[in-house]
Amino acid sequence: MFDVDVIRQDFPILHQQVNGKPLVYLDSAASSQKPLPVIQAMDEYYRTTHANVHRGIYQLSERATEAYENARKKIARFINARSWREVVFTRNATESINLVAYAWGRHHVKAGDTILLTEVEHHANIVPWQQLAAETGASVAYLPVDERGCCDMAALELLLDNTVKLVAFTQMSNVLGTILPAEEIIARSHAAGAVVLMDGAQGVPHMATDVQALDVDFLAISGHKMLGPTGIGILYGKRHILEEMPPFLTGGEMIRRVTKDSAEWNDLPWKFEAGTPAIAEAIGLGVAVDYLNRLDMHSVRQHEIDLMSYALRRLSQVEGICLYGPHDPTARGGAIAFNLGDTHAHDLASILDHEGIAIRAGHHCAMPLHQKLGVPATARASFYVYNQPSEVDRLAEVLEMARQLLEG
Ligand code: 7TS
Repeated sequence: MFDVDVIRQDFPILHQQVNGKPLVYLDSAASSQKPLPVIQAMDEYYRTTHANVHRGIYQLSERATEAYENARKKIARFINARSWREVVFTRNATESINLVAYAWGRHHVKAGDTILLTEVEHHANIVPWQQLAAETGASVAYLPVDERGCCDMAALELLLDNTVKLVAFTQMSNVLGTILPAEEIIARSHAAGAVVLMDGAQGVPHMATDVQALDVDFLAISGHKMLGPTGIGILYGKRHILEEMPPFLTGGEMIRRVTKDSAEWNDLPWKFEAGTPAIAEAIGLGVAVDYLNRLDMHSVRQHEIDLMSYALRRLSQVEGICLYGPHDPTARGGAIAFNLGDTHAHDLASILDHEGIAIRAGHHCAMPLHQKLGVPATARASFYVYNQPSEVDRLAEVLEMARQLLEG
């Protein structure tokens, strides 16, 4: 059963006062909070199990290795990968995208090729491709979106010419909350002969994601946005593509045999995991996935639709507010960007902070999207499994108060 009151009991950080007011945490798109089972599992690991993985012949190391690899299997099942070998541990979504840009991109993208992105992308899914283009002589093109972040699918058809080698798009906008039509983008890109990377940093924490049903080639995920710890991310890649890719980083762990002047790579997925990995963090992420599975991802999504439907209604009553993104709550995830009159988003965030409400203000690492929207910055409230309608009310009340204060 999805009961927010019960869920909130698992998040100790939420039960505190900030500036003398109960904390209202509305910045989960930047990073989610962590439930007790995740915190306890990492604590327990360090108390009872820690040793380096894949090395020792002794018991502790074997147990640490088993726990680490078990976490990988849980994540593979969570995204419905065909095999755990397709799940590579990275530090975050940013590193996952860079891994593809370096290890795949440097070998497949050449002068005259095109890398196709969309106008809603986070910088993590723009800058690595700009760098790749600058080094190879390829170019970066953008699929236009409208002011709600919806893709121009007719333009996709025109843009997908035979120079497009890679299409990289976000599953969900971190600013507008817009959910992109992943299946259609992937199918059309494949039909045009392109490889597809989906940035799941925002989407995977909020909606059931099945890599086989989507037929996506690469999927980048951050653990810390889906109830897991910081310092751990995932790159999913189709096995045959990962098999033929050279390594990204080199050193220990990722080799099978080294001579003075050569080296042989390890099997998947360890070929892409150079050096001692983030063991406790991987285990913590595995427990976060257990937690999400217990809540059920369909209920997580339904909770978010209900909450966004309420938030869109309640916030639109605030005089002078400009809400960005789709009006239809089923077309969006749990992030909602807004501006209030001429007030700078940073000033709004400071006023809200004074009342215990944590939101983010700025360009949210999506400057091209803000250029498109014609504003330098937006305020953004983002919601997750532990947020409730009373927090939307608090936000709306303080915004109303802020408007009076600023007009005053
Ligand atoms: N892709 C998207 C769509 C994101 O929203 C983010 C982070 C990233 C990639 C990068 O994730 P990281 O874990 O590698 O840093 N987004 C945000 C945000 O909206 N506010 O802070 C971070």
